[in-house]
Amino acid sequence: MYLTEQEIFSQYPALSKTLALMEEKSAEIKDFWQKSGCTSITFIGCGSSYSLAKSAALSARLRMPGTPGMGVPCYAFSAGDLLINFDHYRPILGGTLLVSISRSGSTSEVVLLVEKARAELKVPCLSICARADAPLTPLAGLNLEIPWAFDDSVCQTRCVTNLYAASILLGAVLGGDEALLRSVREAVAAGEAYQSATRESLAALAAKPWDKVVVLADGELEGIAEEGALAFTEICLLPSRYFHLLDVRHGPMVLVDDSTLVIAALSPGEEAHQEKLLGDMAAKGATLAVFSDRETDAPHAALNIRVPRREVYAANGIPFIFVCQALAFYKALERGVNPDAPTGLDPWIKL
Ligand code: F1P
Repeated sequence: MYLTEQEIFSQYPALSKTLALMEEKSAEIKDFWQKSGCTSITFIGCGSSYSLAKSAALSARLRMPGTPGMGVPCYAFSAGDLLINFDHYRPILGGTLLVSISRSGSTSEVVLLVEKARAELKVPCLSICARADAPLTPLAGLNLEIPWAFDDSVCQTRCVTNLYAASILLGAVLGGDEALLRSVREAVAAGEAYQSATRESLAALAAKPWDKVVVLADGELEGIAEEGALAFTEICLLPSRYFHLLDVRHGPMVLVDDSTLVIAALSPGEEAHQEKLLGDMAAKGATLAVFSDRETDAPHAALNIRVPRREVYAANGIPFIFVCQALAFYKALERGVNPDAPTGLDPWIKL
């Protein structure tokens, strides 16, 4: 069995532990935020972890209390951008809480940036990391460690799902959003059965003759869906891009054709615009995998993945990422690519 496969299919037991950690640490997290005196939150990461930072920042921005109607400003930055352009961003970094997201806790940009921000701006850091005793550990005032999620494979799968859960829950903890906690709990409890029920149809879809991928999602799923697109590039070495649902019409649509797999996570509520988009992409010959919490199947889809409607949609980023990870894994096997050893990629980057 490939390591990547083992990690993809062991993400739910790890997620149970991550959820328990976030619940257990919630008082400590709130206390850390209150005592920090910070007025904004800046989520940072590189690669997959930067994508996750986007979901985390949106989750926190939507849930954090603050000046009525304003909320707490929450940003997502690639650590490399902040490191290189530190002086340019200085005006928004003073008084911020840096939240680093990282599997290794060793990525150079993240470590160098946290060191610099602490030294020059005296800002505190909260680290969400899959490794204990990492170079980042002593730099953070609060460490949320999830070593059970650490992936030994080059490409992160189990780890990103766990970092996503922990980082969107940070906003729920700080904003007191019990509904998101409940929804994540339900998604995690349903996970093993969901994986068993969908894996064969995902393997069958991987056997179809598509050779490029477009991943579409909105809301807090934006970061995890961007990571889903990256999974195809890294695991099965195929070109893949992420867009917001309707944004794909604004240019990228010209490249959607009969060799494209489109994986669309439909948002609850609105139907007409999303369905019209699916129809238009099907008319261009795309193979559609539609992930939704609707009660009926999307008519144009080669595969419908239906999940229960949760109180908070963000929780469905957890089952959604599995679709991308499993498809990328099975496609790698179809193509004769070793999913555990992508050429030219390291598990994390040392500058
Ligand atoms: C960051 C990262 C990974 C990416 C690649 C290189 O690692 O960019 O997200 O998949 O393997 O390193 P980390 O900071 O999360 O350990």
